[in-house]
Amino acid sequence: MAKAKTKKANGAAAKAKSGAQPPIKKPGLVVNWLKGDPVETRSNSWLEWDGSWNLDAAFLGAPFDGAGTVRSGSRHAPDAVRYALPWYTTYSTTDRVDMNKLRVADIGDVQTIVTDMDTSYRNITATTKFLGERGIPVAVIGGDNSVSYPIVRGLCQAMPKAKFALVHFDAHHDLRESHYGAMSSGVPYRMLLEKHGDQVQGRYMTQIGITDFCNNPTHHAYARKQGITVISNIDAYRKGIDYAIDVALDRAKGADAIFISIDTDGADQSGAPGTAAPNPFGVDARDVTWTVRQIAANKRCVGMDITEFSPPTDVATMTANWAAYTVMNFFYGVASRKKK
Ligand SMILES: [Mn+2]
Repeated sequence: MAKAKTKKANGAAAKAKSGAQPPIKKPGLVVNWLKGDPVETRSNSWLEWDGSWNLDAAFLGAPFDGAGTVRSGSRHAPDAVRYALPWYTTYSTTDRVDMNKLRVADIGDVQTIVTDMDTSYRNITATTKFLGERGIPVAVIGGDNSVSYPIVRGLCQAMPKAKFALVHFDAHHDLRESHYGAMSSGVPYRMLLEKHGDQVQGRYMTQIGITDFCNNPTHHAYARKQGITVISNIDAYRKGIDYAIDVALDRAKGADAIFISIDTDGADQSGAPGTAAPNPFGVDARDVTWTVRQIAANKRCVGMDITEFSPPTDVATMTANWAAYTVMNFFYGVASRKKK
């Protein structure tokens, strides 16, 4: 009796298999609103991926926040940015240019495990290495700031002879040796300088927005000793963002590759409130976006990250919108590179 029942059930399954598939996507986040209009390309439609690696740029999530030392929640950032992307199209009104010919895709999230730091970092590194080897500039949404270490490590491995210039927005140096002996979101750049010093050197590195009353003399001295150029929040405000961009590009002159690393707390809380350590005197969030657009236009720019965006602390999705808009400006920079 039981046997006959099983046979019948298998038969039904076989029948279902041979039938037409229902109109569904693979499991995962599906942002299926705001498809737009035939005359425009909405970024969410633009970023739909067909599984091919024939790409000019990629969007990637690295949702690991197990190393955050204060308010966390940045593991939710990639999906929050995906929800914000449909607000934007691929057209620049300023330049009368549509970038929709650029082949860009949301390739999903790195497989991370919040309780397993080593595996998470290994997977992040393997993914950025894979992209770097294929010459695909990548915009990564973290994650806490610790993920910048495995992200850049993967790119270093992809280009083992390249010297890397870092353009780093942050309220903090993040040059701690450790947090009482442990890995944390406060150490990634020191780890790069010390473990990958043949490729990541202070003389090519600019830290922008390092904020008064958020740091200490020891780490500032370490930055100076490493030859890092530090533009404080006050200097960025008084001298203007074009000054900061000029300095960063000047420092990057001798390097083969440029990476833009943005801690959300480097941006002012008026534009990017959703972060672990909100900053009342950060760099204007629009200026951060403008810098990304300018630097991504340089053909040596191999990627960017936005870390420490924590959706649970966001206000009316403002930070998600800013992050999504900044990523669109990264892609626009890539699209505007002069063909050689
Ligand atoms: Mn940071």
